[in-house]
Amino acid sequence: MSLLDEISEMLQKGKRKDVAKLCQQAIDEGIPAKDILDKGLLAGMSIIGVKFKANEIFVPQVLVAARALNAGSQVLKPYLAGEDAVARGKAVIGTVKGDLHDIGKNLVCMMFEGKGFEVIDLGVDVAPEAFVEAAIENDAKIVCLSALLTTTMPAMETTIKAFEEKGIRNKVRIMVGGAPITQEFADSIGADAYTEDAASAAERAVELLETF
Ligand code: B1M
Repeated sequence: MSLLDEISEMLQKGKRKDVAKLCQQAIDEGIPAKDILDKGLLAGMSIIGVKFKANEIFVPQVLVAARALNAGSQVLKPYLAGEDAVARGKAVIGTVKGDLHDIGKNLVCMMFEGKGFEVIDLGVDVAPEAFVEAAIENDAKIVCLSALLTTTMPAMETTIKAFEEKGIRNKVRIMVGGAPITQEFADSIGADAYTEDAASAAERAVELLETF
């Protein structure tokens, strides 16, 4: 079995320490961090997703796999995010109201930090008003909304409306992402940008700074 398959396997078993150790081993062997993330950690989590949907495994197994993914991504963090010396100001990032998924959101935070943003991580289940308050308080130019459930996608629109109602919609650029989100949906709710993955989100955020 290849090292990346082993990482995927251990993640599915929820073996946090083994996953961290194997990720370090993969780095030491010169495997690119992005491959370890995509073909090891995320490949394992994708199998977990399929089994979860088919009711072959349940929330506790998904949670331990999620913890193992976080442990692995912490090892990869310095190699994934790179280091951009430019200070780019603050970005407010959170998972929208009603949604407790944070793995993708955490990757977004990691990539933004790597691009030189100071990240204000609001966590999960974040109310629209909390995004607005945090953006004002921190004078943030970028606001990132993550959602993993089809049922919480409307909370993205509500959050964008909250910025409009406060009269500060043009002072921020609002980005959306997460597995069920599409460019079409992003356009329909008036978001400024949608990207499929965390690394592209950070790159897009840098471009958006030029639009003020
Ligand atoms: Co949940 N869950 N879950 N879950 N869970 C999904 C999302 C689901 C697709 C599983 C399935 O049925 N196959 C399904 C949603 C179905 C739907 O809405 N259509 C689902 C469900 C139903 C639920 C519950 C309702 C289950 C229940 O209780 N009966 C419940 C909801 C709880 C809630 O939120 N209120 C629930 C709970 C959980 C756990 C708590 C057990 C756990 C979350 C743990 C945690 O996050 N700390 C969990 C997990 C882990 C998953 C799956 C298996 C994996 C999600 C994940 O972390 N993927 C997931 C199945 C799947 O996605 N295949 C599933 C890895 C992560 C890196 O990907 O977050 O997509 P992702 O991020 C990507 C991109 O989307 C993007 O960047 C990342 C890649 O670089 N991205 C952005 C994300 N945010 C971005 C923002 C951006 C840009 C890019 O810019 C702003």
